[in-house]
Amino acid sequence: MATLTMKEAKQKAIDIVLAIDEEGSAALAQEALDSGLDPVELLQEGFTVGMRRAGELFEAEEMSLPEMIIAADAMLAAFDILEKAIPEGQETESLGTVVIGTIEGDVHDIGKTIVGTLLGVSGFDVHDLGRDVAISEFVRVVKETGANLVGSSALMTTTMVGQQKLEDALAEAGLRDKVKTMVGGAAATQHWADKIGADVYAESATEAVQRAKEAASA
Ligand code: B12
Repeated sequence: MATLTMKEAKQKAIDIVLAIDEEGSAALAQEALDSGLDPVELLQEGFTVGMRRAGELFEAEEMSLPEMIIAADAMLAAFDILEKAIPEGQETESLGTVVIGTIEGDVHDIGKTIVGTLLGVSGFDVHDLGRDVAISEFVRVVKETGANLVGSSALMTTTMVGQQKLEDALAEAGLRDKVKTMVGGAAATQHWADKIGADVYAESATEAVQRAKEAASA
């Protein structure tokens, strides 16, 4: 059987997400692994690109909400398979403790989950609080775990303000100088991070890992 190239796999991933083909998505993920392709590169440069295009189609009213839900399920079906093949880092000691979650009022959790997974295999102890997480819950878990990093994801203009509230709540709890804050998700930008005083912004999961390592050792 001919093996799949990364270029073909990326294009197929985009097409499959846009064709909202859940079964095809899982089959492609398996075929990519069988062909020895890098699961993280395929997630970021294939499936994620497809999801962003789906968002553009939704905004242009060319994709319905139910279709966007199935597109997300298609990506998750691939993630379930690819995740197990992400190689563990070489670190024998923990690089630090990270608390991560999606801001209150926001149910988008695919990107946050990928970031949390990649931080975990890279050597961090990760506490993933899930999605639609109250600011007080982030603060409580940061305190309880003594985390040195806290990451929040926001995909909507209506929920990104929660990332600012988190900065304020950590300061009020006397924790802001003990923990580095990381923001991400489609709504966040470097400009936004600077504006609210977050320590780290990252656009992708691999960048998030690199910047988290820098922040943890600074
Ligand atoms: C899939 C999706 C959904 C799915 C979510 C399923 C799920 N379990 O997550 C469903 C169908 C449920 C959904 C619902 C809605 N959605 Co929606 N959705 C999307 C879509 C198409 C893709 C998001 C995604 O999964 N991308 C793939 C992942 C891998 O990428 P990512 O999230 O960007 O994550 C990467 C980076 O951002 C970064 N990162 C992410 N988090 C973090 C955190 C940290 C700390 C760091 C450092 C980095 C980082 O690393 C990740 C991996 O590389 C986006 C379009 C877009 N441009 O994002 C719209 C989008 C976010 N949705 C949108 C909207 C409007 C909605 C709804 C309100 C629709 C409705 N009418 O009900 C609801 C919201 C409900 C709610 N209260 O939250 C809008 C938001 C508009 C805005 N500006 O506010 C968007 C932008 C679409 C659009 N263009 O109109 N949605």
